Parts: sequence; structure tokens; C-alpha cells
Amino acid sequence: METIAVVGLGYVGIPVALKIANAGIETIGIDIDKNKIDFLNKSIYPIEGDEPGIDELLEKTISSGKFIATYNYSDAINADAWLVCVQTPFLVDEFKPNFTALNGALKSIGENMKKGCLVVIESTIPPGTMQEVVIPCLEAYSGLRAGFDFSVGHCPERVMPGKLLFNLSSYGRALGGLDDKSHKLMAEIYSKITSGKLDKVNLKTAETVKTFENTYRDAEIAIANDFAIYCDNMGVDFFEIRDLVNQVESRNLHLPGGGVGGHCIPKDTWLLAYGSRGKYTPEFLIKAREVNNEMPIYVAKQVLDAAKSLDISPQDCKVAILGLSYLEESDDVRNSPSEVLFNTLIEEKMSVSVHDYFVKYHPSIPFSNDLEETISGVDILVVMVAHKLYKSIDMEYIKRSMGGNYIIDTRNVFDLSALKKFGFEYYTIGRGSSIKES
Ligand code: SAJ
Repeated sequence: METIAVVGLGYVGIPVALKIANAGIETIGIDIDKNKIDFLNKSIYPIEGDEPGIDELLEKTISSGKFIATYNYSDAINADAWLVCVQTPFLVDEFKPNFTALNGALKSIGENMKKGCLVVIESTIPPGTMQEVVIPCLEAYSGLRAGFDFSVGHCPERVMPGKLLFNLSSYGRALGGLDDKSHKLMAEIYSKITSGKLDKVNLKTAETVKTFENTYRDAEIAIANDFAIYCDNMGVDFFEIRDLVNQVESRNLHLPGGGVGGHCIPKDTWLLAYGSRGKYTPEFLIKAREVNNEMPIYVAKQVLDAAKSLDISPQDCKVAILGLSYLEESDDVRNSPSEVLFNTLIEEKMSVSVHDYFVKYHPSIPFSNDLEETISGVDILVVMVAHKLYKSIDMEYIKRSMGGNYIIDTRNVFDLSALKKFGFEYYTIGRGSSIKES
């Protein structure tokens, strides 16, 4: 392997490209975003968020001359391998994946790939996609035959924002190969990227591994959410019970919250369900997905119930939402549950202010990095993200700044005894409500 092309320079593609280049292989990064290409070629990491080690690695890689970012697929016509790391969102209403980015990449690769190369898809895809979409598309645009004129595989990514390089360098990978030659070529590449175990499997097994991984997590979170609401209605403390349940080593009760956001968990259950092509519908897993998807609406109902208990009409009610990102200590807002909550409350004619001190930009939600400005004079305060800052806010300060005294804590950020000590009315997912108890 002398030259490898990485298509899609996002939080998956950039670390992969840098790791390969630093293994001494000529690496060509390809993306449709010219700004991203310019930034990378100037050693500037173009994605928000703190990624330990990425800036240094980018600097080192660019100065080594082993990596270049480009807009043109034709710059990689001599690539011995192409790794595809583009997004694969799901259109829930239409119950189908949005393969626009994937099909675009496959067409351009097909038009530029050379005989004897390897094409690997890292993006998460429904089981069956390699045989039914990827291979036919590559063959159609290249005029070459998979398994004869080129090799093909699927190696699902296992990245986690905030730990991109660590995961990439240490996690094992499922090498889904069309045939032995594909497996051999994939092992040659991924053994240079990770010290983790490499498992050679067939294409559909690799597709299913990744969709199972995230669907499993989605269902685990849904169980925590359902248990927490059960506890709220039974007057018991979910977190106390969770600690006791998790003493059993084979148990790992997750955490409840105001919803499940991010770039992958919300869509992968749908990719899995779609993959069965109607042969089997995973009803339970889809129900779990719906439970999580409904959580921000459930929180909005708690806000409306709180306003009612305070005898404030929705149009006169001022609400502050703490946390706009989808995950604590992150600035990533993709599929943020706070966005759903905000829009639901606005539809109810409430006045809603939003705070986040990590997030720098949101395409549609007005927000502030100033906590005082956000909570000043509000009737109801809703904590949606467990940012460390929120755990350390002084209750006295909140009491002084708010207009009212109702707190909804969806992430168990505030200490219940402190809420009671400072005379707050409250609803906390998993720890019940001061109103319903009275
Ligand atoms: N969440 C809960 N309760 C939990 C855990 C998470 O409500 O107990 C919520 C979070 O608040 C967030 C969403 O779920 O809104 C997703 O959180 P996440 O911790 O799963 O983080 P992600 O979205 O970055 O998931 C990634 C995934 N990695 C890949 O797809 C390669 C996932 O497979 C990993 O399991 C996850 O990181 C991880 O373990 O950190």
C-alpha cells in the first residue's frame, strides 16, 4: 500500500487519514467542503470540540508531507485503497436511509478508482447495504468487477467525540471482507492504525456488528428512562436503586435523561430495522427508540404541568433551559434533545431562554453563554445537560436570580436535599416531584 484516499473529512475521516499518513503512507483526504480542505492543509483542525492530540498530529502530518486534503477525486486515481467515512443519516418519516453522501462518494470513486484497488466503507450502514448498494454502484461506475478487478470491505467506525484518537488507536475492529484478498488488504491497513484485535468476518456480519452496538446502547438508555419514570410514579429513588442493581456485576443500568442526541445513536436503530428489508421488524428495539425520542416531549409536559401548578399561563411563563449540546462537556448540538424541548415550549407560546457555555453556534436556536442573563427572572429552570458547570452552581445564586422557584432536573445535576433546603419546587427524572408528593 503506497497511497490511500480517505473520503469524508469529518470526526471519523480526519483521524483515520492522519493515522495512516503517520504510518508513512501517502494519504489523500477528499471532501466536498473547500473550507475544511483549506483549514486542514494549513494544519488547522476544522471541527469544533476538544480532541486530545489531534492538533499536534495534524501539525506533524502536514509537515511530513504525507497528507494532503483535496476536493478532487482525480487527485487519487493511483490510490491503492479508498476509505469512505461519510455520513449516513436516516429519514424516519420515509423509513429509509439518506444515501446521498454515500452514493456521491461511490460514484466519484467508481469513476476514478484503479484496477486492483480496495474500497472500504467505514460509515455505519444497514445490514445488506454492501451487497445491495455499494458493490453494484462501484461496479457500475468503474466498469470493474468486485472480487476480480477490485477488493471491497466494510470496517465500521468506533469513534467517540472527545476520544477520537484514543479509540482509533486502541479499539479492535471488525474487518468485513468480500473475500480473502479483501481481508488481507484490510488487515494490512488497519494493523497500522490500531493495536486492537482485528476480526475477519463477512460483509453482513460487519454491518450488523455496528448497528447492534448502537441499538443496544439506545435500548439500554430507554430502559433507564422507563425505570426512572416508573420510580417517579412509585415515590422511590431511581439513582439509589440503580446503584444497588449495578452491584450485580452483570448489570449496567444506564442513566435517564431528557433524551438521546448525537450523530449516531438516534439513527442506528433505524438503520438496523431498515436492514432486515421487512423480513423481521425489531418491534422492541423500535419501541425503545421511540421512548428515547419522546423524552424531550415528556420533559416539555413536565414544564407545562409545572406552569399549571404555579397557576401561570403558558404565554406568561418564562422558562430557562440549561444545556444545548447533546452531551455533557461537549459543544456538539447534533440531534440535541434541548432543541426539541425548546421548539415544543415555543409552540406552547412560552418565553424560553437557552444557556450553554460549550456551544458556540446553533443554526436555529437562540442561546447565551451568560448564565445570569439566561436564568434572570424565569419561573421555571430546566437542566437538560449534565455540564460540570451546572453541578457547581450555588443554589443561593439560583434562588436570587430566578423569578420563580421551580426546577426541572433531567440529569440529576442538583442535590435533592439542596433543592428542598432552598425551598425550590422541583421535578427530577428518577427522583420524583415536590408537587406530586404533596
Ligand atoms: N445518554 C443517556 N444516558 C446514558 C448514556 C447516554 O441519556 O446512560 C444520552 C447522552 O446524553 C446523549 C446520547 O445518549 O444525548 C448519546 O450519548 P453517548 O454517550 O452514546 O455518546 P455518542 O452519541 O457519542 O455515542 C458514541 C457511539 N460511538 C459510535 O457510534 C462509534 C456509541 O457507540 C458509544 O457507545 C458511545 O459513543 C460511548 O460509549 O461513549
